[in-house]
Amino acid sequence: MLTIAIQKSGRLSEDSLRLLADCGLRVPHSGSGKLKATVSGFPAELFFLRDDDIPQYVADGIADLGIVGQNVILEKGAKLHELQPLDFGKCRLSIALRNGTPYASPASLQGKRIATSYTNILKRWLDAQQVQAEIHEISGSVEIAPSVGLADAIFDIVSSGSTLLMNGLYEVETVLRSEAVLVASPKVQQDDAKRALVDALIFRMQAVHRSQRNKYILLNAPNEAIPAITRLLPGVKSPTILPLAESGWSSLHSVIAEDTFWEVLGQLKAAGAQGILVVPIEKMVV
Ligand code: PRT
Ligand code: ZN
Repeated sequence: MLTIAIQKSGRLSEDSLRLLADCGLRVPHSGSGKLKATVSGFPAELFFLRDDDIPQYVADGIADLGIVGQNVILEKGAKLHELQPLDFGKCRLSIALRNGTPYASPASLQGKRIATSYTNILKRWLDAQQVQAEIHEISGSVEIAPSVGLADAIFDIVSSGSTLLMNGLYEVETVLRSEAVLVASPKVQQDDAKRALVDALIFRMQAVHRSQRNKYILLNAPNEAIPAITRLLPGVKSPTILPLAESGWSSLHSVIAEDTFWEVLGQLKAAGAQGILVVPIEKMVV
């Protein structure tokens, strides 16, 4: 059985559980105080932990896998195998100053006091920039440090930027971009049965991920337009073409990448496509 550590309650919890559910791992409705749960649909057990504890649990092999932000892994310096970026929990770790404080380059931080809960990542970055600054470790509400006179700058997680804005701060350096990742314990490598289970789970995750990046597309077209439309919609191998009841017309089915969708849609119409339907894909294995 695989043990998978996920965040108990926080920004990654819901997306982690949803991803596992999309991969067929059904988690029984757990009471809020629960630390462990056995899932159905896959031989796995979940550990619900604080995100800060996940790297250590996985590094030690108490959990085989974990879902956690890259920012936490880097801060803890844990030796883990990063198996898969998961496309959620996206954020950046940035330095911000009070509005009106001038900033030209990292050298502007020389001798300044910087408040953060990410002391290790900050220290490494300052060292790389050859800047000496005073690092003030605080565990929460970093953004208020400058206004209460505790620091000249902060180094914290930013996503929309609204927290900085509300606190009269502006971002001057993005030090790290982060997202949630699936990590494995080095111990999994030594266990054939567990490695097979990890591979099976990754296979499912990739099918889910691919399905989210692609759409199924159906359209009608006059037969003479089929070559041009096929070039626009190569699909997984090539599109399916079925004759319509009306002679001289066909229905063409294919797969299209979400990020090129709007651009290709215009080209399809120009090529003669009509009655275009685009539907979500539940799972996709190529
Ligand atoms: O209790 P536990 O220790 O498990 O949780 P936590 O409070 O330490 O972490 P949590 O749940 O806040 O975040 C978990 C992970 O989500 C982080 O480690 C990041 O990898 C990721 N993540 C993504 C974020 C954000 N976006 C985010 N916006 N983590 C924190 N924030 C906070 C940030 O600290 C700041 O206060 O949101 C604020 C900034 O957001 P914007 O949108 O105003 O810029
Ligand atoms: Zn935490």
